[in-house]
Amino acid sequence: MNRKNPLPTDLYCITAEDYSLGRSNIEIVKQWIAAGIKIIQYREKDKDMKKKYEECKIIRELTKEADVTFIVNDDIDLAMMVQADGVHIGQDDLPLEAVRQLVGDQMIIGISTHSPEQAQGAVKAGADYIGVGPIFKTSTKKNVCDPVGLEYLKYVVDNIAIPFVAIGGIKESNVIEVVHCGAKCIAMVTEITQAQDIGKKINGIRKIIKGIEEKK
Ligand code: 3NM
Repeated sequence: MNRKNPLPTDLYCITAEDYSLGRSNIEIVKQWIAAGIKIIQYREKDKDMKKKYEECKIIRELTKEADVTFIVNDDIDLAMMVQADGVHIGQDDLPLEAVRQLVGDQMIIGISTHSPEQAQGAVKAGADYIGVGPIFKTSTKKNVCDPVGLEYLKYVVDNIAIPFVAIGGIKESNVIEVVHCGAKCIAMVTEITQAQDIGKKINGIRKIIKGIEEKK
């Protein structure tokens, strides 16, 4: 874990138990780790805090053993309690500077952005990385804006100096467009959680990404 280089990997995996073919978050996380995933975010909007705490404690142990970065979505208290490596917030959460005061200077802070203004704001506020999306249409995040498309991604590639992860509606079938735009780290939620064979899905996506990078 490293605040200066928080996304040193191609795939960023995010939990979504409702879209995991009946498998638990813990089972999914174990499969990700076995497949070599290096950053995992716990994201559960509708579970109660006690349940989230229990799951995050287990995921923290699993990720620590495997040297995998562990980020908690939204819940700063939960992230601190389980000693996660970082927290990921949205535009309507506590201001980033306030989150920094709470978590101290060791923890990674990521923030979702959907426009050039938000990206610039995140840099000014001291974000360690930004989410850039939704690139394509997604049903996984409720109340998110319309797709920002590849235009906003290109803006970030050309103008924003901190690490970023592309997200939203990205699939094995369209990841090629996202990598061509210059994204190095890509988040896919349902494309991976809904795969029958998660290891095979991850390997397939990685082959595509590697193929493009090698041709560059
Ligand atoms: N954040 P899927 S889109 C968690 O644009 C999240 O900030 C987004 O899910 C953003 O890969 C999104 O299933 C959901 O489309 C992405």
